[in-house]
This record gives sequence, C-alpha cells and structure tokens, in this order.
Amino acid sequence: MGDPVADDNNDKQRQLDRHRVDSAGTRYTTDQGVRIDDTDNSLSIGERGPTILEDFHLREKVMRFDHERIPERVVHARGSGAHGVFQVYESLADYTCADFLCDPSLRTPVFVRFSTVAGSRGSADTVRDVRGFATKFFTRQGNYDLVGNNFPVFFVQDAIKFADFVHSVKPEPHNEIPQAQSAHDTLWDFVQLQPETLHTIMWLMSDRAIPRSYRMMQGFGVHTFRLVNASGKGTFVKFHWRPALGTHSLVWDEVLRLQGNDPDYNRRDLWEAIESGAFPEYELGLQLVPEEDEHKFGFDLLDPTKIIPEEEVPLRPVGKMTLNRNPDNFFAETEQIAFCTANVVPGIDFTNDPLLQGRNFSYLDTQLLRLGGPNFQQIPINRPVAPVHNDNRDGFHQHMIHTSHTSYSKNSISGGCPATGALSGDMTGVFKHYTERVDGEKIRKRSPSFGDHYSQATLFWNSMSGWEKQHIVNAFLFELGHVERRPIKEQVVERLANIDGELAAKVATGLGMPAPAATAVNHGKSSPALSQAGQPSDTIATRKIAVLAGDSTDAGALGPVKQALEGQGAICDIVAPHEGSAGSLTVDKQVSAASSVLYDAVLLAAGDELAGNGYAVQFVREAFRHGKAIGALPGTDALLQAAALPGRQGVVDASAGDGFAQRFIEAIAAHRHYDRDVTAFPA
Ligand code: HDE
Repeated sequence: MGDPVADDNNDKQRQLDRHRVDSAGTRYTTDQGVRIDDTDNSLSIGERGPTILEDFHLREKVMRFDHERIPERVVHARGSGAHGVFQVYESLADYTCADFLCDPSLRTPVFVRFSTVAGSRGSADTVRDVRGFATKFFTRQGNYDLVGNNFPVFFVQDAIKFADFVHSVKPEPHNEIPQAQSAHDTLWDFVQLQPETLHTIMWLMSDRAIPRSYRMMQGFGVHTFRLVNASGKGTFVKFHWRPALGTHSLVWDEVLRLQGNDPDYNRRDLWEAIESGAFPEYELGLQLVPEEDEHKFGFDLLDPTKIIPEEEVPLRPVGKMTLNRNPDNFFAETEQIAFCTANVVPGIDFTNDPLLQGRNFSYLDTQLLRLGGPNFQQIPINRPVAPVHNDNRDGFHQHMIHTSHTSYSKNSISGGCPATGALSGDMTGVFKHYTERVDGEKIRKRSPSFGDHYSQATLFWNSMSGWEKQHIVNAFLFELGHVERRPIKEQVVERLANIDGELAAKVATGLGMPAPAATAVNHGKSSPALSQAGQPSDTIATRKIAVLAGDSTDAGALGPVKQALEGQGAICDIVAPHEGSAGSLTVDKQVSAASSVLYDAVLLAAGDELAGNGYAVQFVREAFRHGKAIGALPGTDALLQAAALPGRQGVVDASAGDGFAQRFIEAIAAHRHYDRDVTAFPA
C-alpha cells in the first residue's frame, strides 16, 4: 500500500474540494451575498426603541439558527467519522467482479462512521452498547456501503422485530429514562421473551461492548452476503474488519468514570490519532463459503444471530483500509452521510437473510425524514465519484440542473440517453442481480432452521478466558441489578440456564435467587477466535501514558524511558501537582485535572513528594484497579507504598533489574493485567 497521506488527494477529496468553503480573508455577507457592516445589533427605531421587521439580516440569522437541527438518527445517533482509502491485496476476480476488489492498484476512497446505538446524539461514548462500523466505498462503479457493527451477530432474526427491540432498549416511554443504557426493565423483558437475542446479549455483556477505541475494535458485516463473479457464479461471504492495533476493551468501572471525565472519549481518541498522523488501519477479511456448502453447517447461513466459527471457515485477509483524514465539518460530513445496505456494486449481492432484506428498505426510508427529501444522495459527502445519469427528477433541494428535454426512458428525442445497458448495447459494469430460483408459499412464519437460540451463545461462553467469564457475570449482575421487576430477572436467569449452568448459577447467586434446577447440557465446543484474551497484544503505539512527576523527578532517569516509550509510538503526558514546570520538565496536566481513566498506563516518576497528594495516590490505585501497567522509576517507593496496592501483577519496578523500559513496554502492550484480584480493592 502506498503512502496514505498521498491518498488524501483522491477522486472523492477532489469532488469535496469543490464544496469546501474557507472563510479566511473574506468579508461577512448575508446568504444573498450582500455585505453587512454590523452583526451585533438589530435594526431598531432609536437606541431603546422597537426592533423593526425590515431587518433582513436579523430575520435571516434567526431563521437559520432556528432551523439548524435535523432529526438525529433513530438508532446510531451518536457517531464519529473519518475519511480514508481501501486497497485490495490481490485480485478477487475468482469470486467477484467488483472492480475495487479486483484491481490491487486501485485506492478506493472511503468514509467510515463509528457509532453507539442506543444513546442520543449528545450521549457519552463509553457506554455498554454495540458499536456501529459503517463504511462507504466510493468505487468507480458506484457507492458500496458495508454497514456493519463491532459484533458479528444481531439481536433479532427478522426485520419486523427491529422496532420492538429498539423500543425496548431505548429510554422507557413514560419518563425517558435511562439514557444510553441497556440496564433497565424493558430491554430485559424483551430479552427474556425473545430468546433469539441471547447470543448477541452474550456479546453485549462481554467487554466487546466497551471498546477502548474505535481504532481497537473489530467490524463485521453480520449477514451472509454473496459475491458474484463475471460469469455469474455466487459465493457466500461474511465480511470482517480487523484492527491493526489489536482488539482491546476498557473495564466496566473505568467506563463509568470515563462518562464524566470525558464523554467524548472515543470520538476524541479517533480525532487525535488521525490529527497526529497515527492513521487507524483495519484489514478486511473474508469468510468464503461455496454455494454448494450452504447447508453443511449446523445452523442456517441466513440467520443473523449466527457466526461461522473461524476455525470452520478461516478468515482470508484481502485488503487494508487506512483512515487518514478527519472531516472538515462534523455536520456536513459525519451527520449528513447516509448509509444504505442496498448500496451495492456489481459483484456484491444479497442473500435472503430476512434482517438484511428489511434493512435494505429501512435505510433508504429513514434518510427521507432525516435529510429532508429524496435528493440526499446529492449532498457532497454522499455523492458517488462514479457519474450519475438517470431520469429521477425534482424533489426538495434539487442541486442538479438537468438540461435534457426528456426525463423518461426510452426516448428518441434525446438520442435514447441516458441509455441503459440493454439500450446502448454496452454492458460494461452493469449491475446484474444474482439469478436465484425461488418458489414457495406466501407465509408469515420463521424457518425452523432459525430455531436454535442457545448453541452459539454457549459457544461464545465456552470460548471466554476466566477473566472474560467473570466480566460477563459482573455485567449481568450490574444490568439485572437495575431491573426493578423480579420476575423479569428470574426469567432471564432461566434463559441463561439454557446457555450454561455455571453462568446461570453465578448470576442467580448474585441476584439472591436459587440456581435454576434444570440446566441444559453444555456441548463443550469453543471457538478460540472469539476470545479477546487470545488477540495480539504486541504494540504500544498511540497508548497514552501518564508520567506522575514532581519537582523531585530525576529527569536523567526519566529521559531514556520516556524516549523508549515514545520511540514505540506511545504518547507521554507529564502529570504533576501544578501546571508550569516540575523540576526541569514541562507539565502537560495538573494532577487534580487529570484522571487515570484517560490513560493506558502510569509511570511513577516522583516518590515522597506525591505520597501525600491524594490525587496522585488515587491515580495509582485506580490505574491498578483497572488493570493498567504501572512503572516505578527509582525513588518512587513512597508513592507505591501510599497506594497500598494489594498485589504486584503488571507493576514494573526499575530497581528490580535491568531493561526497565523494555519490561514496562511489554506490560503496557499486554493492555490490561486482568489477573489482579481487585474485588476487595475499591480505588
Ligand atoms: Fe441499522 N439502522 N438496522 N443495523 N445500522 C440504521 O439508518 C435497521 C442493523 C447499523 O453511521 C438507521 O441511517 C433495521 C444491523 C449502523 O449512519 C436505520 C435493522 C446492523 C448504522 C437502521 C437494522 C446495523 C445503522 C438509522 C434490522 C449491523 C449507522 C439511521 C432489520 C450489521 C449508520 C440510518 C451510520 C443505522 C435500520 C439492524 C448497523 C433506521 C431496520 C444488523 C452501523 O435505517
């Protein structure tokens, strides 16, 4: 892959350049272009007299302000976006005729929007929720949207249940409480009555639902799609995104504190990484299943509550996406981008997954309300780089001035243009729907092949490491602890008994109820790829490290360690009792205004001086509780003692031997030290 910065100059960016407006050196005007001398005072009769109606500038300014808001997305309202490029490693022409997947020399512009699902536009980033991972590829053959999530499965199997599910997780209708939370009665009532939710609920209770960063989470297309090659042959496909920085999560207690410390935590993280040139990268991986193998799995490929275990169908890495440019304007780009699962290009097609079929309708429909009419595709961020010609006309906010004297097909007056493939005889790049024989009776019925709701929930549970299982149990206890109606909790526990007896018993104990008498037999199978414990943890690039320093800090001892950390791409902040300087160091943050939850690791660089500082002591204790690596430079014992940590796992002591910087780097790369027993250690 070439220099991602150079890719900033691509077809999509050049197209957007025509719409970018820079006010530098300009003069203030009305929307009509009339220059204005004063925008601070209304036009009035006398200095203390009434404001008059002819003040067109006041009228326009107030009107524009009154109409600034558009409806937020009904789900995924809170999001962050970025531009980038995608490049395939080698041609996939055996499977698809999509040219962006067949030509390794092509750098396809993309725009990605990450999001939470349940919260409003202004809600906190770090909530327990699914994360959206939606990618628009501006290909030469038209826009392709891969509108995915960071979980590979979904809560319901049929689009007709989507509104019910979303209503249950959103704030309750009578009092609009709680915001961006699943921990309330209606969601859990829905869950206990709709067991198809349970596999995805297991993901939601796991640490996958609290990612450390949008740059450190996987993405999934969820549904089984179809690739179609030039000869019309189809292959089933599942899409995966894998982040180059590994898949890492926060811990629950940290999440709660982050919501107050920095509600924009994930948004800021993405923005700052791109601004600093640390461009997030994701590898696209495909699971390919020949059509003949459709029925060889123990589940239905059309069921979106199922994964294909990677051990059964390995992931084939096929390309890389790099996010290399922040939007210039949040509203114009991130808010107005309109994704739609039906936006496919030749070579990519749907399956009969009933959730996908419903989505294909919903995404187009929702934009009409949100973006105010049928011309939302003409908003600059949504425009394809491929030429657009058809007979669609008029509507609110039409931007094009069609000069043709006809707007119908076929026509003879305009020479038959714009001409379809069939009319022109030119079939280059024409979208051809996959030919599939379908016959059957019109029925309103779920396929029996969608009937197993538990096996893969059990597979997920079995695949978790010890600490992951504990986090899942804790999450159930937190969530159900917020449910007011006891019968709902009891029913959820009954459902869990169908997943695993130990899980159900642990949750039951926490809720003060007897373990369910009848529990299903665990099939014992696991899929190691599902565990985050097994994910690569080999880099500290972009990790944030707080250096707890003071006037007594030995800059000579700190220097090489800081250099080693920064050499590996980490970001070090000097955190000290006051702003200005700490000895010879420049302070980045004053300790009372900083918080350990904003950092991935802590380096202790002062001792006695900080041992009596409650903020510094709290900083170290909290970092320990959250599993973070703690490095202790010589002379910092007093601070460590004051923190009274209940163990030393992941605490790297410089006086314990050589190679301190390297040992500390390895401890940070491990991400979190979950082996610490912090149950009896409130920070
Ligand atoms: Fe969505 N979803 N969804 N969804 N979804 C929307 O479209 C919908 C589903 C996903 O950053 C809406 O433009 C239905 C699965 C993402 O702009 C809406 C069903 C997956 C985003 C909608 C689903 C997703 C959305 C709201 C069940 C993962 C944010 C605003 C049939 C594969 C896109 C909008 C962005 C957004 C409908 C289920 C992912 C209402 C009906 C499964 C990432 O159209």
